[in-house]
Amino acid sequence: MNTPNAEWRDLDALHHLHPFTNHASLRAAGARVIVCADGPHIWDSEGHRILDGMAGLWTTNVGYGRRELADAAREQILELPFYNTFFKTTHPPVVALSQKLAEITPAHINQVFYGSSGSESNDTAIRLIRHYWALKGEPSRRIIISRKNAYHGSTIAAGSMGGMGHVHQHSYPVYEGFRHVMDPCWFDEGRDGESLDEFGIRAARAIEDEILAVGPENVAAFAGELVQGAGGVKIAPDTYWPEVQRIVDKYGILLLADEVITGFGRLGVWFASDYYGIKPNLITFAKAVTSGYLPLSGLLIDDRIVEALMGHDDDFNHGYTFSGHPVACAVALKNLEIMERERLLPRVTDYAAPALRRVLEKFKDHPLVGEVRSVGMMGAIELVADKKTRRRFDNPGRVGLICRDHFFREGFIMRAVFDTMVCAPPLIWTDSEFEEAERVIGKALDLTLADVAGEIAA
Ligand code: PXG
Repeated sequence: MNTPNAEWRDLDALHHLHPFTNHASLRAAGARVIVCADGPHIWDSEGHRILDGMAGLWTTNVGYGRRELADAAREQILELPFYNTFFKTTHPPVVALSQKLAEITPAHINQVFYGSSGSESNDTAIRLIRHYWALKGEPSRRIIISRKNAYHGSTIAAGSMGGMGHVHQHSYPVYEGFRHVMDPCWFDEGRDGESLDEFGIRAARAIEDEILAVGPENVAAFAGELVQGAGGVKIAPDTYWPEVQRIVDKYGILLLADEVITGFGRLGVWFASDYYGIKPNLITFAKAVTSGYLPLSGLLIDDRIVEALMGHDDDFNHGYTFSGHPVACAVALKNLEIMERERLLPRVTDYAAPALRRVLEKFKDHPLVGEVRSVGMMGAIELVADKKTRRRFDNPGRVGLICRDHFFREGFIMRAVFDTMVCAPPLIWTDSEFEEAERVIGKALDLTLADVAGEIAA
């Protein structure tokens, strides 16, 4: 590990293909080497301390450097580092975690099927949804409706369920049976004179229109992130989710809530389904279940689906070697214990979410900013060429990258989703981190404005 920085960079360029990356430009610039982390900060190999406004990647909810999580992993490795759960075997960590998850999920959800990534667990959901309808004697119900700009993962099936054109283009034709309707983002889709509430209803009705267009007898499920994360922190109006629930109930279709980002406290509750008052049949989780200290994911499954499975003397032929990995489960249990002991969820509601909202709102009148929005510990700043008309810049993503680079140089990480700057800090931020973020955001926005001043509407 004593290899000098430049050498890490060269070796990385020689041997490591990064996810979601323009490989030519990464090679030209060289990767930033992150070497250690503590609390809310990470350090690069040149000694820069950086405030991590993205919690790793929507993940390290309890922050970095938690010795208890390292100890939980170490103890479990020495006790039982691995055993599978395929052939009628189980082990204490997976049982204990499953019981804990059943305790913190809504009453109608009591079972969990594990994987090691959000993508895997969404694939599990897709297979289980179709299997469910086959068991119910309605095999024509295969279509899953999701939304444009949705991100559900990178495997072929989860990538197809997602609604990002640039993801689809690499696996064309996408895996069959998915339809994508408008996402409930007022900033992009709202009409002049339309209230937020009206827009929320219209966006939900797009799902009903699609159900009717393809025939309700062919629709298996609707799938959505409670807040679209990778799509740009797109927050549905309050009217949206209750209307979605009404529609799925009306047609008897399953509701899959992808809580890979929103699960485990990001909105101040265990699951954002509780925040929005909906009753999904399936919930996917990953990321923050271990705060990212080890990979673990899962699909939470309600009693309606489990009863259908139990009612048939047949196998569900699906699973991963690392389904319910004992070390990951032990770390997850300790991570949830930390969240409870430190009361991180009520802390989000009472302190962190309002603090993040206050920081972002300071910039709503900035000439570059078309809108700021946040829910819980997720926020976004829209960069626009014309504040009044919400007109975006030409060549989407260009100005976002300029802004992101200014953030980086100032020692702060916010992600650019095209020209939407997004953040999802760990839940542990204190006044000191919020103040640091406010200072850097102000400076980075001003520097970006200076770079693109000629393109801004008068
Ligand atoms: N669902 C959601 C809602 C996600 O955000 C996945 C599923 C897939 O999880 P895995 O563990 O397979 O990556 C995700 C992942 C970004 C970014 O740029 C977001 C994710 C992954 C990579 C990048 O914001 N989310």
